[in-house]
Amino acid sequence: MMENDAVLAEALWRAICYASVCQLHLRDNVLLSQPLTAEHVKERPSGHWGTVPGTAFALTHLALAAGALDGEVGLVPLLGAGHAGVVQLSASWVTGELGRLRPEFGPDAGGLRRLSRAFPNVEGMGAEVTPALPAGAFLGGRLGGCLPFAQGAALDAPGRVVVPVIGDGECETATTASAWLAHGDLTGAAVLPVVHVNGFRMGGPSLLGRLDDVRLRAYFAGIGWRAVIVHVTAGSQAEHAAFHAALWDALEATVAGRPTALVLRCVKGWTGPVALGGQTLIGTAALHKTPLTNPRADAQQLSQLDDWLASYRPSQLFDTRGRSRGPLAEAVARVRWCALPRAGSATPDAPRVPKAASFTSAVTGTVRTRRLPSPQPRRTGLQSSS
Ligand SMILES: Cc1ncc(C[n+]2csc(CCOP(=O)(O)OP(=O)(O)O)c2C)c(N)n1
Ligand SMILES: [Mg+2]
Repeated sequence: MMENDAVLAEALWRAICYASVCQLHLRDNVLLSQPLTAEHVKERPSGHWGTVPGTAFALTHLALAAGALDGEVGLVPLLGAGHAGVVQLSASWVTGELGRLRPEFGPDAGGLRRLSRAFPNVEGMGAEVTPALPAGAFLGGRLGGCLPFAQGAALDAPGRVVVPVIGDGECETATTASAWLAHGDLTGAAVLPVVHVNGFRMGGPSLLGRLDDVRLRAYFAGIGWRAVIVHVTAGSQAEHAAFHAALWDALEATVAGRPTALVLRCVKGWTGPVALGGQTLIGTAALHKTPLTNPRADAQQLSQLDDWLASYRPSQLFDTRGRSRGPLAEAVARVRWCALPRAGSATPDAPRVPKAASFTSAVTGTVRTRRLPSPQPRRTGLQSSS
């Protein structure tokens, strides 16, 4: 492991987290070039924060590894949690992928400002994981399908390693539980799951999160997988170096046919506000979504938001126009996004597949206009707001 890899990963991860906090809260001043005021903040900040730092950590390393493997093995990340959409948008904004698809959201200050203003209603994309962007080939939303989808995709795409990013909450679904076991019979399916154990399923404690490392390894060994566990508490360069080394080790084992799961153990929402008004936030349900819902009117929340944004040191990441600079620019140049083959692309006679962005809006629009009024659903633990 060269130290340089950790420096690049740390910069890219910080940039993705920063752009996510912008999207959740800001309407202006997205480079934090002036002192933050109420006018810069959205009227009603909303969206999922808790999954951001861990998902961004995994995506960062996968995109850099795919770049390093370019030409040898395709590495296809798949996001399991639909509510990681803000991470997908941020990663695609930083790396320029989003701007190539939607020029108004290019990788500069104007692009981030427009994206932040649009979120959570980014036209054609919404706030959930979208198939229009990298890592969205499996459309999340309904937890449980990501691992079996990855297995099918890997069987269908030899020469690629498919990497589903699966939360500890998603691991509690029956579909995921049986897909772990089914893997022993799927000869040749190169799947390398990243299990994002942040201790929470939505706002409640997760079952995997209750296991110590010894029991976690034993659990995975019992269902046929070697678990490689990496603890991340701060996102330091040393932690990036450790994850980088574990990822390459796990990749090697995966292509050699030895099922290996990479477990990222972290605290949900880490780097977010630790406490608010004397109440502890970190390690509680409060960080599933953003806890700063009213920074326009609440001076304490505004100052916490300012500190939160500044903690990612945006002036080291971006120049005055919002273009990536230094290690971030180098990381962006090294990133590669790999995709699965698109249905219909193999033969000229195959049915035409519409562009994903317009397809998504067409389906969403149709569902909205045709939906019948229904009685208010009963809210239960698992199916409450996602
Ligand atoms: C089948 C299904 N059941 C319930 C939900 C509601 N839901 C949305 S997110 C979530 C928890 C996700 O936990 P995890 O996978 O650990 O993601 P995290 O936010 O902790 O990163 C649940 C239960 C859902 N989307 N799909
Ligand atoms: Mg979780």
